[in-house]
Amino acid sequence: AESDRIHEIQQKWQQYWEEHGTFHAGGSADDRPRKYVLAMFPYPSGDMHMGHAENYLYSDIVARFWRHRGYNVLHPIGWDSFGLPAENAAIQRGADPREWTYDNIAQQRTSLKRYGSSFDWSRVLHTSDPEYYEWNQWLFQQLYDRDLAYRKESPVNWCPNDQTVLANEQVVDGECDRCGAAVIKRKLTQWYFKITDYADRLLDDLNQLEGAWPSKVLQMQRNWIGRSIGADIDFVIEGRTEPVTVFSTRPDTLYGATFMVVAPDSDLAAELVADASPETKTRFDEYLTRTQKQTEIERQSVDREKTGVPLDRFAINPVNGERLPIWAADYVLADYGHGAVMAVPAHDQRDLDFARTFDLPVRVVVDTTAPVTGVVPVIETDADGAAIDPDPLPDPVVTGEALAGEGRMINSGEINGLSKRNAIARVTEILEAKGAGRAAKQFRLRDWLISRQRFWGTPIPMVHTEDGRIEKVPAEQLPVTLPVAKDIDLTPKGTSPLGGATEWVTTTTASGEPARRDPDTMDTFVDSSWYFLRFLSARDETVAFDPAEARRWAPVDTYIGGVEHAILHLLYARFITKVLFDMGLVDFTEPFSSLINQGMVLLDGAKMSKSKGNLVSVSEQLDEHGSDAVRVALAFAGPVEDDKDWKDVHTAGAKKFLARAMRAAEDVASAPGVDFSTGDEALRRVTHRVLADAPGMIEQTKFNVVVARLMELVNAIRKTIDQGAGGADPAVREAVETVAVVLDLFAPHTAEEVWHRLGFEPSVGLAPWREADPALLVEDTVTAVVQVNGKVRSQLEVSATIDPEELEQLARADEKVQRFVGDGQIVKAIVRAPKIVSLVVK
Ligand code: ANZ
Repeated sequence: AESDRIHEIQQKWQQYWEEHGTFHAGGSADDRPRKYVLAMFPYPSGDMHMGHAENYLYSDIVARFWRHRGYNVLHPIGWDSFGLPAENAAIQRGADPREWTYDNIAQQRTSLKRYGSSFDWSRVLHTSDPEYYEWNQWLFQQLYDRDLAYRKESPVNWCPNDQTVLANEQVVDGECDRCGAAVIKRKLTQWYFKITDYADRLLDDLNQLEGAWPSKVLQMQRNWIGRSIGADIDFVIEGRTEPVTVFSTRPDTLYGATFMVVAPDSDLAAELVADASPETKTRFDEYLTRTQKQTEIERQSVDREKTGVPLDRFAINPVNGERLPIWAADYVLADYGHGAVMAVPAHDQRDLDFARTFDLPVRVVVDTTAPVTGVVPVIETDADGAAIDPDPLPDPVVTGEALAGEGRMINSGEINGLSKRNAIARVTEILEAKGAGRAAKQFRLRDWLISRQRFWGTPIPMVHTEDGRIEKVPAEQLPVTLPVAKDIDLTPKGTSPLGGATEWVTTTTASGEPARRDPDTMDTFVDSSWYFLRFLSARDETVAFDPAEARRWAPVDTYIGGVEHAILHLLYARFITKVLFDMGLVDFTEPFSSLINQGMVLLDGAKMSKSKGNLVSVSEQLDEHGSDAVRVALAFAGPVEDDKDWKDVHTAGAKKFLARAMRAAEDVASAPGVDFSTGDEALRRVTHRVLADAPGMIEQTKFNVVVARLMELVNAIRKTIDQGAGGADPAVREAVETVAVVLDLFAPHTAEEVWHRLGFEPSVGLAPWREADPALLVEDTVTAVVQVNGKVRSQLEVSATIDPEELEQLARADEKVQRFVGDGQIVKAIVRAPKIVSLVVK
């Protein structure tokens, strides 16, 4: 019966909100200040799960809070509904990915509505709708027009199981982040977005987000972009017209270069070995095959046995003309820098390990024992007048440790004696003067590979002519929609299934020339890179988003989601925002002004997952306890950013608390508008403390603390009702009204019910937050005891910060105390403010 009542209340209010559009954002004429609160949109992989429950609770708390504070709030929801799981499920069951996707969306939508989040449902979007992905295609062509979308053949990460290309970010420890298969390299011609053009801005603009994004996320973004400053150095190669360029962060150590290493899987290595002896070639080919089986992580590991093969070619050091043998070794990566390094074994650990393995020369060029601060050391001499080195320079060949530290240059011709910084500058100058090098920087960040050989994604809006030209699909022909899946063989074959849809693929260019559609689809991270802007113009068929709406609403004020998106999604959204800024379509350069990463809900310390079979079903929880209890229990379980264990999510306790709040409302016996000032002051103080403290706590996302304070307030109400003037005390009404408004953040259905009991029109969700009365915020009082000759004779309610003199005065003036003092004389007063006054009477 209780559970029926809970569901009845839930349904009643959900229907009310829907019918009245209670949580629709106000339009352009609404001149309240605005807040844009966004939770990362869900992927429709099945029913709503605990991660969603947490995510959409937190965004709802923030959205509801700002509405109470008088803001026009935008809190939209949609689905990130393209992607591999739908396609894989479809292949397994012989179903249509579209059906699978939209069935799941329907199920999640029902659960989300039942959860009571205050979404503006009028703006709902699904990225797999042509109305959405049309604008992905528009965006693609915008990037193409700006030379930010291009095709190139390159080795790509290939998942042999999913039969698709993966972005670097989707390869975790050498494995496909979706299916866990070992990822291999394969050469393919693919579409890329030139995110590297924005590398500096993506890095530098992170400073704007300091303090507003979790520092861990900022650091992950910085590492991912990975800017290194140094020089490009050109080495003439014997028997080759073009020099080979290497990137080094330590051009100061150029005199210490004793060999060169190229990546075995680079075009350069293949070319250098082309005319070599058959033995050298065979050795190289074997080595290359071995290398291709290694992951990038393995190849770069410092403590791995070094391997490599000599190529029988030589490079000339531009500063001293030395002849350096060229080797191929897997610790040099083909796609970083120029795929080649100058090896300085004395000062680089991997080069040293390699040199020791193959007995190559090691030359120390930095005296790391020499002071770099500019102080000239006093040189001690022995009896023969020879200098005694107090701190001899260790030999890396003997110790096996490269000298990585700072020091002064030695064995380095004209730069001897210089510090590292000066030497770097000087060598760069020398190289520039010779035309053999220049200052340079490198990024770890690669261009964004967006082609996918899969069906369930946005078709790339380009066509290929028979003679190999590429043209855009004319704007008026967009969207290029997906064909019906049932006519297509979706089984992964390494080429896009769309290529097999003959009718679909066959088309013409704008001028009528026969052409084939590009059969690839876009990485779904393209869809999510700008969706927060589409919410602003979700039903607009003429533009991706209206710049005027973007000026009104964006950037997103608070963005909430899991830390698993700390790199990819956020980086891509930041990149696309900057492109749109450069196009003049938005007036900001960062999409998310503040970011909150929620922790995970664990079960016995382990992540919940389908594969582990340890899922706690949100739907079952909602059936059993109702959404308010689940929401309060989740909010109360711990700080937002912490992982929470399910055993600390006390739905039963939350339910009791909600029942207590409801009972308090039922006991209110005064009318709306009653004068609160005559109410019980102790209760009023508790109420006004909550009104004063909760806003700051919400802004600092201390949601669990606010719930605790609400629980205290409900207890205080009960105490007043039971021990004071009962439910007629105006302070009780004031307190319950406050409970309704604050409880709305966590338990909106119960809050509406309380509000209704109090005699107000719905919705409490739009009720203004009452300002705390400063007079009621002065320190809490404490009870001081007064002893007369060692016996407690009276108690005083005093301010917790009362000073001793005042407390003594109050004690002396107290009626009861005076009675016990009688005709005697107070000869001594011992005061321990604010708790005790002890009077000695004679
Ligand atoms: C000479 C040298 C001397 C280097 C020294 C370092 C220390 P980060 O900081 O990661 O940018 N390098 C360049 N290209 C490479 C590639 N494709 N694969 C593997 N290593 C590569 O590192 C830059 C340094 O990594 C470069 O500076 C280069 O080695 C190496 F005492 O040049 B250095």
